[in-house]
Amino acid sequence: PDRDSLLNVCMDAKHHKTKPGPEGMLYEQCAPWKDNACCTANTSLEAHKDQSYLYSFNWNHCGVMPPKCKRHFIQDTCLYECSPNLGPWIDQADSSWRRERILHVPLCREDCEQWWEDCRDYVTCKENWHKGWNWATGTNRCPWGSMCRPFSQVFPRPKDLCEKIWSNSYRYTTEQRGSGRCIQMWFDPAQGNPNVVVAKYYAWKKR
Ligand code: FOL
Repeated sequence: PDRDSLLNVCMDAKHHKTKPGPEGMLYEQCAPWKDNACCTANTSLEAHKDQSYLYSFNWNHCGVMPPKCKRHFIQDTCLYECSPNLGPWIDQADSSWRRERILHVPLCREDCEQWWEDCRDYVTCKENWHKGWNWATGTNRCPWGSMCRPFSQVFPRPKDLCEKIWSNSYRYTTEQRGSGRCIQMWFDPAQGNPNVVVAKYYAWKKR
């Protein structure tokens, strides 16, 4: 594909818009993307709910997820659903619920490390949250034989969390926030979206 087709695009997945554009009403943690987004206002609102219609996904499968941890999962959902700057990492997905996915998005080290730090005391029964749940009740529950263990055991290092939880959506990097070489999950929109230049850099480099 030509480089421009990797920039300012939305992946072909479950809830994404076909093209990015302004969304005046994006909710709370998704608001940084409101000038140009792949998510609708409704998707951004659902991203903040415990049992949202997006994927019927239950964060609380091993007990209640503390807010300081949950905010990172909400931010991950906002980036995943709203970002128009993930084009260089869009890949074909062989799954029933989406045609495309993201693969190896270089996440800034601080965003990964803070996520890991804030979730280290929370508990889970699975390393990969995309596959292998028991959906018999309509939401994900721990599969038979699995045990709830602290994040710090399931994901011994920040890299384990960021890479394994969503089947390598992210690649752990040592690049720092503001370097223009890694994607930020968190940013202050007052200075614009820092991920625009990152996508440009990798679009030139990659193909
Ligand atoms: N965040 C990021 N960064 N990348 C992602 O790919 C991502 N994906 C989701 C949420 N945030 C993300 C979507 N999460 C199932 C489970 C989780 C999920 C979407 C769907 C699910 O239905 N799993 C079934 C298998 C379905 C299939 O592969 O056909 C299961 O076996 O548990």
